[in-house]
Amino acid sequence: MNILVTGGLGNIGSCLCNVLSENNDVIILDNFSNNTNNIKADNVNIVKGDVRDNIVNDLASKVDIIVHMAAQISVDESIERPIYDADVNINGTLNILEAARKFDVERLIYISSAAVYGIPNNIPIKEDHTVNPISPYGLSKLTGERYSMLYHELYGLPIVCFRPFNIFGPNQNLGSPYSGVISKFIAKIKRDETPLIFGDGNQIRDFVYIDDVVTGIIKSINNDKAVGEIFNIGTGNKTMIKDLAEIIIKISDKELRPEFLPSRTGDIKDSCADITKARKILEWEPRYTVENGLKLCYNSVRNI
Ligand code: UD2
Repeated sequence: MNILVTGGLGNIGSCLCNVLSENNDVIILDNFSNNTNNIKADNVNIVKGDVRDNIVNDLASKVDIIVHMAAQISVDESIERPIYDADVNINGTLNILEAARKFDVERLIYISSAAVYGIPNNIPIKEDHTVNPISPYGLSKLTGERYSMLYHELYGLPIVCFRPFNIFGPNQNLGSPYSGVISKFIAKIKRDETPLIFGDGNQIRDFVYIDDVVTGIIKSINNDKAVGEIFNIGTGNKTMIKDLAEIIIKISDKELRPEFLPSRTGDIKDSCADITKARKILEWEPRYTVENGLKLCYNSVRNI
C-alpha cells in the first residue's frame, strides 16, 4: 500500500514509518521542526512542507492511506500562540480532510490527544466521557476530531481517531522544554541531578510505550470495524509521578532523591485511560509495562 504520514519525522511518526516501510511505500510530509531524522529505511520518501499548503493534494493523490499526526504539539505554545495553534491543528487538518475526500483515500487516521478530556470527572476515562479541553491545544485537537467525524458522516470518509495518553519512548528530545516528565527525569538523573516533582507527586498518569501506540495505529488500518470510531490509546495502568521518579532512580542505580516543588498551574490531577474499546474492536493489547519501557528509554541515552 501507499501511505502518507504527516508529521512522520516526529517521535511517534518516525517510529510508525519505520514499521510501515517494511511492507509499504511510505511518504512523509513534515516541516522538519523536530530537527532530527530517525528514519532508518531508505525507501521512505521524505517531503519537506506544511500541512496547510497545496502540497497535500499532490501527495494525497498518490496514496491509499493517510495518517495525520502533524500538529502544533505543545500545550504551553498553544496558550502563548492560540491563533497559530488553531491554524496548524484545525486548518491543517481540514486541508488534509479535503485532500482525502478529493482523492478518495481508503483510510484517514487522525491522531488526536487525551487533552480533549480536560479535567476528568472520574478515571479510568472512557471515550464517551465528556470532553472539556482546558487549553487551546486540547480544543484544536478536539475540533480536528469533530471535523473528521463530520467528514465521515457527510462524505463517508473512512476515518479512525486516536486519543493517546502520555506516550513515552527512546529518542525523545531530552533538552526540549516541551518534552514530558519521563524525558525530564531521565535528563536530570543522567546528570546526577535530582528530579523535580511538581506538587506532592501523587498525581496519576497513564504512560503508554511508543511501540504499543504504533501497533494500535497499524491495527486500525485494515479493520473496517474501526471506521468512524474514536479510541483511547493508553494502558489502563495508573502510575504516580513520585513512583515514576523512584523507578527511574532505581534503574539508574544512583543515590538520588527527588525534590518537591509547588504544583504546575493548570496541571491535571489524575489521568488514566479505559482501553476496553481498543482491546475489543482493534484486538490490541499494550505489551510494555512502565518499568520495561523505562529501562529501554534510560539505556538508550548514552551521552548527555
Ligand atoms: C500531557 C501531554 C500534553 C497534553 C496533556 C493533556 C506529554 C509530554 N504531554 O501533559 O501534550 O496532551 O497531557 O492532559 O505527554 N512533572 C513533574 N516534573 C517534571 C515534569 C512534569 O513532576 O519535571 C509532572 C507534571 O506536573 C504532571 C506530570 O508530571 O503532573 C506529567 O507531566 P507531563 O508534562 O509529562 O505531561 P502532562 O500529563 O501534563
